[in-house]
Amino acid sequence: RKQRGFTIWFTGLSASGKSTIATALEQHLLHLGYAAYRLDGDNVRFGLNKDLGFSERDRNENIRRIAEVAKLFADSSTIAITSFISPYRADRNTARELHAAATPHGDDPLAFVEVFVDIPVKEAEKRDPKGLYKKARAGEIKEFTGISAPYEAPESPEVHIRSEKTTVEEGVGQIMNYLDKHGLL
Ligand code: GGZ
Repeated sequence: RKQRGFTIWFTGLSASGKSTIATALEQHLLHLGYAAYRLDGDNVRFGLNKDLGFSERDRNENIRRIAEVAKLFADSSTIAITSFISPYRADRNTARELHAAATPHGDDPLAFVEVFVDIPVKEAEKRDPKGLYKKARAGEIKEFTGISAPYEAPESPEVHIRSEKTTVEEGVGQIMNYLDKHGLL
């Protein structure tokens, strides 16, 4: 059977571990022979979205464009993996609906798998690998998610990873189980 593309949409706070899990998942899928491609801040916010900052409006537009790009990758039979905070529920739902709409080829809808990498703000702040939470607390970074800007947790994500209690391998395993069980691989 020909591989169909779909999108794995990570959401979670800064320092939640979503990029680490997304990277390990991408490697795992590539080793199994699947075409997978990860979109993250490093290849999107410095290129396509370099005109955008972190205001609510800019984040809305950031996520809108990323959803459109992920859909294009998925439509080309690739597994698109996105790793952005994507703090607003409405934006994530719009991304989901975009995948549910028919593709230009008139094919079936593309699957959308929301992965919530769940961590308490307190724990993310303790990790603070880049010192961003500290700067946010000091007011040096405005509108920082979890401190001075909202994070709207998913209500029914396809996969829920409790970051403090889960290893990277276990997180990848949770997602692979879901994909397997739902006939996506
Ligand atoms: C949140 C910020 C901010 C503010 C810079 N709020 O840990 P990081 O550094 O590498 O990941 C964060 C990243 C968030 O970008 P996203 O495109 O994922 O955000 S969103 O989905 O909300 O559009 C963090 C850094 O950028 N960063 N300023 N104010 N994170």
